[in-house]
Amino acid sequence: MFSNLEETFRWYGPSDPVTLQAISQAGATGVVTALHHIPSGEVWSTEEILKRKNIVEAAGLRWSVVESVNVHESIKTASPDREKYAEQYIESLRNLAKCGIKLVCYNFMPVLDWTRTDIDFRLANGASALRFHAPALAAFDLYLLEREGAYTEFGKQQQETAKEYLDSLDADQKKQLVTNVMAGLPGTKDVLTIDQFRGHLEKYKGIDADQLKKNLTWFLQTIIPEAENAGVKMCIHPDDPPFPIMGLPRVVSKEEDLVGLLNACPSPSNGLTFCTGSLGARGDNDLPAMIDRLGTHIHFLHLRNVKREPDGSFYEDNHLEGSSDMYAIMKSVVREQKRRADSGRDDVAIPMRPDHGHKLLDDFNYDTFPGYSATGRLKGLAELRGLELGIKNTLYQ
Ligand code: DNO
Repeated sequence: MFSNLEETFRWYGPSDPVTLQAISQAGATGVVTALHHIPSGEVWSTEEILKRKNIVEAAGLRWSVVESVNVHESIKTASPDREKYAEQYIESLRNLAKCGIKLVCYNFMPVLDWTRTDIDFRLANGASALRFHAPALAAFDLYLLEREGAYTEFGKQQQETAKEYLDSLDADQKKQLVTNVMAGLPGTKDVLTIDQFRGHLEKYKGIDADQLKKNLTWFLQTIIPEAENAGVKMCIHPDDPPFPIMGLPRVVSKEEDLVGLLNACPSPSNGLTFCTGSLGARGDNDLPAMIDRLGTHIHFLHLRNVKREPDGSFYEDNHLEGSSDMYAIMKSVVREQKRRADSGRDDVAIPMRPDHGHKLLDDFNYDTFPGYSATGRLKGLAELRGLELGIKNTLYQ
C-alpha cells in the first residue's frame, strides 16, 4: 500500500497555547508554522528560520509546510516598490530552502486574510464555531464602515436585513463585530482600525478583478522560476470567503481561477493549497471533481467543512458534516495519491491538516487563535484519519 497523507497541525509558534507536545499527542507528525513575528514583506533570515526549525524538531516533529510567507500589499496593488518586495520574497524562499523547508503556502487576498463575523457561534451542543454571517458583514460594510459604493452592491432587502441585524446588537456586540472583521493577519493579534482599513481600500480604488489577476500573474512569473531553482514548491491558498467582500476583488475562488493561475506560469513549483473549507463556501465548486481534475497540482490539503446557508452565510461544521461530502473528497484525494504512487512521484504523502476545529471540552480554558483549538482539531484529525484509512483499505487492499 502507498503511504498515507502526512498529518500536520498548524502551530503559531512558541506563544501558541497549543503546545508541540499536544500536537504530537494528537497523532500529527508534521507542523505547519510561520515566522509570524516578522512583518509582512521583510526577509526571513536563516538564523530565524533555523531557530524555529530546531524547536519543532526538538519536539520530535517536522516543519512540513510554511503557512504563510505573506505577499506584501505593494505586490497585490502593483505599487512602484513591488520589485523590492519581490526580491525580498525570493530571498526568504532561498533561505527556507537552505534550511531544508521546501513547501510554502501563501494567498493573494487583498488587505484582509480570511474573514469571519462571529468567532464564538454556539452550536446546539454548546461547542463554539466560526461563522460568516452575511447580514452581519453587510451591516459592517453599510453602517459602520460606511463604504461608498456599498449601497449599490446590496439590494434593498439586504440593506433592511442588515439594518435589523445591526439594531439587534448592543454596543459591545458592535465592537466585537468590528474586531472580528478587522482582525489582520493570522498569528497576530493585530486589528486594523476602520480608518486604517479605509486607507487600504483607497489603494484598491482602480483595481478590479482583471487588474488583480494581472498583479497575481506578475507575482507568479517573477517568483515561481526562482522558487523552482531553489527547489521550493509554492501552494496558493484560496480566498476565504470565496467571493468579493467590501468591494475588494477576489481572484482565487473557483476552478477557473485556479486553472488560470496554474496556466499563467506552468511549473511544479506553481501549485495549490486545496482548502475544502474556503472553496466549499461556494455551492458551485464541485470539490471532488476539482480534485480529480487538478489533483496533480495539489501540494497541501486543508480539510474542513462548512454548512452553507441560502443567503451566502456559512458556519464551520464538524469535519465530516456540513455542505461538502468529505467522503467523496477523501476518495478523490486517495485516488490522486494512487496516481502519484503509480507514476513514481515522491510526494504521495501530501501534507494535510485538519483545518480549524470547534472549541470543545477543555478548549474553553485556553485563549487559542480563532479556529485553532487543540481538542476540536484533534477530533477533526482523528475523524479524517479514520476516513482515509477506511477508503484506502476498501479501494486498494
Ligand atoms: C485560516 C487559514 C488562512 C490561511 C492563509 C494562507 O485558518 O486557512 O489564514 O492560512 O490565508 O495564506
